Amino acid sequence: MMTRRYLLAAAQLGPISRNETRESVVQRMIELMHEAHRRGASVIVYPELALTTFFPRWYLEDEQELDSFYETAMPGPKTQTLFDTAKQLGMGFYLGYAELFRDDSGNSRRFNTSILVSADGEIVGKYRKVHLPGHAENEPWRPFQHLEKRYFEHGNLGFPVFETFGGVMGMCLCNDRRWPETFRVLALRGAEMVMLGYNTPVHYPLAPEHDHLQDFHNHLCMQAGAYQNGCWVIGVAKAGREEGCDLIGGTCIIAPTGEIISRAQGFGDELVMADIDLDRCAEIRRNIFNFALHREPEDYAPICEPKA
Ligand code: CDV
Repeated sequence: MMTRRYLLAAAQLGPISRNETRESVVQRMIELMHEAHRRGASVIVYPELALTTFFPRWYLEDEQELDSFYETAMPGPKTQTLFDTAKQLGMGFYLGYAELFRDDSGNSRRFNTSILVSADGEIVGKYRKVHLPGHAENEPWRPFQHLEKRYFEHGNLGFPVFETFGGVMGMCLCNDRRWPETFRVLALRGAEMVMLGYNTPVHYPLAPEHDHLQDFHNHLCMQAGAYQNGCWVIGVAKAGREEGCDLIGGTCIIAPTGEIISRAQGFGDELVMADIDLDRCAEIRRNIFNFALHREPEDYAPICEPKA
């Protein structure tokens, strides 16, 4: 049984090229896991779509090529060593990956997924990305595509929480962090920590005038999510120049006060570590954001926007 206080490692990954093998990426992740363990960490958090390059930047017509970026089993033959190493070291982890399976009717189902794996190597939580950014059709005017709406279905698991890693854990993925309801729903369900991975290009083709704000907006939404919900937030980047596309870094560990207490220095493979004390959530939850005492749900009449 894990204590409520431990050292956690956020494992930022530098760029992954289109032809880098899974074996090579998994090896990089295992090296970070060993280093985190040597330094005393019990939990390690990897980015979104951590096992491959960020393939939604390309319009891929060849289905076999597209499929090669997905995992059809977790663990699978090429990820088993990550699970084995975690079990051997007694480390829990969060991992983002592209999930592909065939349903009972033989249809391909694709999700942008994350999992929590316990220190004994068991998958104890699963989340499928709800807020899918980008577009579904090829848009050749863009310098690069963002085809998450083409390559993934809207997550069908909602925002579940899981009792593990010494407390109540929530997950989300990248664009989810920009939506306050992500953190609020998780916190209302008791989440004391929200783990999330991201792949965020510096350049946003629809509003290039905001490119200089990418780092600011990244931290703004995660720090607000932590503070307004009295929970820890672990934000982990895939960073650096990947296949000609610059991805922001800024991997960080945020306390329930909203303060960044540890953050990445660069854009490569890097560990960002901090002491987590889950009891610190009470600093906020017993005070300014005491939901039971101050929240007035009946005033927030349900607002449902029609689907476009
Ligand atoms: N992977 C992402 O979800 N990226 C989005 C970009 C496209 C804006 C993000 O919110 O960071």
